[in-house]
Amino acid sequence: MPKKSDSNHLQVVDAKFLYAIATGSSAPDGEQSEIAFAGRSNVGKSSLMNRLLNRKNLVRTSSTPGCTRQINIFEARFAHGPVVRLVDLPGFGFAKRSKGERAQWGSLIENYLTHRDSLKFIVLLVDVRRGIEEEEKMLLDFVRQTRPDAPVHFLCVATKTDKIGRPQAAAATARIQKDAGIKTLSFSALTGEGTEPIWRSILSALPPKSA
Ligand SMILES: Nc1nc2c(ncn2[C@@H]2O[C@H](COP(=O)(O)OP(=O)(O)OP(=O)(O)O)[C@@H](O)[C@H]2O)c(=O)[nH]1
Ligand SMILES: [Mg+2]
Repeated sequence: MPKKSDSNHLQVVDAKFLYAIATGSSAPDGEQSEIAFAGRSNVGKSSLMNRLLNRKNLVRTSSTPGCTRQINIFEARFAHGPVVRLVDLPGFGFAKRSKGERAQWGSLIENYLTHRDSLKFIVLLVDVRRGIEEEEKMLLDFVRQTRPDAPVHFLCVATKTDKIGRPQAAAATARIQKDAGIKTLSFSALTGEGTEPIWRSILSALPPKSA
């Protein structure tokens, strides 16, 4: 169990939307480190971010896959002052869009992942019932290959664990960790289980700056 003071440290007291990057637009690197959330459409990126930001619906969630079409950047301030930035990436692998649209989204994400100096940490979300597939492997390989001089930290999160039993979720999370080759934590947006370990894992790699 975390000590009470640890939990207080993880308390986000202020969260706000900063700005969006759409196709064709650019945004200068900020001073704050950025933590990006990547994964398939509908995997639960926005829901995880809302939990981390301690807000019900600051980051738009949707039952329509592929809803997030631009890169949205949010800022979180902790109780003791420091600030981090959370970045909601458009979901990949949404088959119903046109080829042209998919190419545009692909280049928006690829540009960000390749050229963003402030990007320090990627949280890769994987549906616990689905596991690691080709797209997730491609994303991991892509980032490792295109940023040899600016490495980023990775964490994998197995989402929607409330949809299956506890032992099954634990086994599936272990399997995802093995397949991805990176640390993997379980999470449910419904119950909030996993929120603190995820914050702790991010912040141990990336101490937030005081603004
Ligand atoms: N039961 C359950 N439902 C979840 C969980 N996380 C997300 N959902 C639901 O799954 C749907 C998609 O969640 P989002 O957070 O919008 O997913 P997303 O990855 O941001 O989706 P896009 O922005 O479209 O790529 C919503 O209906 C959520 O309520 C979870 O942990 N448990
Ligand atoms: Mg979303």
